[in-house]
Amino acid sequence: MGSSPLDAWITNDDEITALLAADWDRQTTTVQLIASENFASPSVLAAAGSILTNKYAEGYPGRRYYGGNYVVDEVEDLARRRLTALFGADHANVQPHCGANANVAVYEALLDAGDTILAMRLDQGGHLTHGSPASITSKFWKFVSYGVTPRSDDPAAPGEIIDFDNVRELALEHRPKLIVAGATAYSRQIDAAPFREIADEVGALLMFDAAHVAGLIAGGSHPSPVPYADVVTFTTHKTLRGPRGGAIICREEHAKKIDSAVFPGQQGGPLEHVIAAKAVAFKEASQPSFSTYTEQIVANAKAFARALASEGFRLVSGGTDNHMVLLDLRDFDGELTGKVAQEVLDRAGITTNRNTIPDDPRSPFITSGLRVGSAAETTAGMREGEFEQIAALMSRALRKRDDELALVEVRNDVAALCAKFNPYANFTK
Ligand code: DSN
Repeated sequence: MGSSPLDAWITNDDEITALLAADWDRQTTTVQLIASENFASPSVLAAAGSILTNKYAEGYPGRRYYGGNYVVDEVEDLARRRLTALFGADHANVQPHCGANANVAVYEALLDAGDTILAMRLDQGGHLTHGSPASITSKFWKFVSYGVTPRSDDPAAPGEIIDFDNVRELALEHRPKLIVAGATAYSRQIDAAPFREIADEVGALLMFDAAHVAGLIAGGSHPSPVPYADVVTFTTHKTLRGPRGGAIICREEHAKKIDSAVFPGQQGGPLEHVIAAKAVAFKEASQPSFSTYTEQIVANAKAFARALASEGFRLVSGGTDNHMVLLDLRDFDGELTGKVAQEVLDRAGITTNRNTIPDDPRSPFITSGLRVGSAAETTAGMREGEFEQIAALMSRALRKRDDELALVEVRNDVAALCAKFNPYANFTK
């Protein structure tokens, strides 16, 4: 297996060391298909685990509320410079602790309480912070939700794609101050240009939530929303393959308000160790090899989608353009819920997450859908052939879900596959 990261992470706390070992085992002997996860590089892990965690740095480079910041000022400036260069943006804020914080900071910066936001509804593919009643966002701002076109049985036009007529009608009717493009469970490319046109027609600002596709944009596999959007938010740990966290890029005219909304508006001391790790990830994403990686993510997801369809799963929107495939489980087995599928696949060593599908008759806790993604195992080196094998393993496990021995056999086959693709096989710190 090569040297293990565990050598570098042995702590003087036996319980935590044992739990790190347990998750090392889980991450390297089971297949990681959660579309929002990835394997960060050893350099990203090293920076995130560094001594910069010791430093308080409320404020921004050159304007801190604590002394002794000359090093972290350089770290944060480097991260901001690398990020603006990566996306061709005017301004970057690298402090958001997660994507949700980044989104709320944008609303706080650009809007007054009670203003109207037009965004994608959760069950149609949107994120909780796009106005779900379960999110604090719905208490401070008035959300109007757009969705996707109806499902169709025509394979040439399967539907379930963003309904721009609906977006425009709602924008004209409700005159939102902000339109949010971007999704969390949507497998098609999202083009920012038509959103910009609609925003201009009604005098709205445009935010693009690129949480899932930031890496694909950085690698050039998806078009950049930066020329069209006032603000772009994203997480750094999904397809971008950095540490867990968020970031915001924006036009210069919004920079001051965005910075004030992140700190002191929402957060306290920035995580400078994580910001250092973000800087490492932005450098990695600017390399030509990262474009090769993102092209492979998409090629793998497409092969995975085709193989899953041939196993009898219905693909929401008929396929994928990105790293993600959203499965409607009802055609595969009318009794099978997303919750049960996720639990069965966990027992078989295949890590996924249940997800609502458009107009899902089941609750978000149960769901009729399952979301899978290719970003993590592409990092580990898997290619189209391995994703085809995983589709067959998923189908086997779900068809034999009441047969514990069959699930053990699938788990063994999964472990044999993973043994050939250990992402940290040559880990050195
Ligand atoms: N939890 C993220 C995802 O899995 O897509 C979104 O917040």
